[in-house]
Amino acid sequence: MGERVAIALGSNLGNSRAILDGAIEMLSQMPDIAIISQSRWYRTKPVGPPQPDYLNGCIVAWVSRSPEELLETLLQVELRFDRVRRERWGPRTLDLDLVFYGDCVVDTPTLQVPHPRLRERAFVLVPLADIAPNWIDPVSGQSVSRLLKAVNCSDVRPL
Ligand code: A4P
Ligand code: MG
Repeated sequence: MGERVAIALGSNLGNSRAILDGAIEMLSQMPDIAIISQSRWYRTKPVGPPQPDYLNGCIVAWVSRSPEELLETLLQVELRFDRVRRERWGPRTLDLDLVFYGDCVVDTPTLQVPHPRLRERAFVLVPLADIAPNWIDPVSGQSVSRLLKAVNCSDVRPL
């Protein structure tokens, strides 16, 4: 048994392209994670405090881990790539966000799925629409492509 999940990746410190490729490679080698598809990479303007532009992308994977176990795995992969937490929304070598876990809704102090800011973020919706345009957000009931129509995508450009 397993679940289809969507993970958003971002980086704006260090060699972002190598870090993102390395994170995907690391995830793909885990026995209970199978990557199904990968979006293009996008150069995106930062949301939040002034900082360098980001590289953003998304993957869809088949996972046989609970949402909490998967979050723990994502945080461990972030640490392997020297992620240091400083300010909220600040620059980072690697950010891995769990966007969707099937059609599950999780709302605990440490984990919210779907990702609470997914609907307002073109840097998540644009890459996700590459690989999962018909995925229905269980909170809004709208598809990714429909959500995408409601955001401004001018700051998100394919690499
Ligand atoms: N957490 C709860 N739910 C989740 C989830 N679904 N996925 C918890 C991942 N983590 C989740 O995250 C803080 C804590 O959220 C985690 O320890 C986990 O327990 P964090 O990565 O330390 O902090 P953050 O990323 O700075 O905060 P936050 O609120 O997650 O920020 P966002 O919303 O992820 O935004 N601009 C561009 N262009 N591209 C970007 O990728 N990213 C951000 C971060 C800001 N601006 C950006 C980008
Ligand atoms: Mg994060």
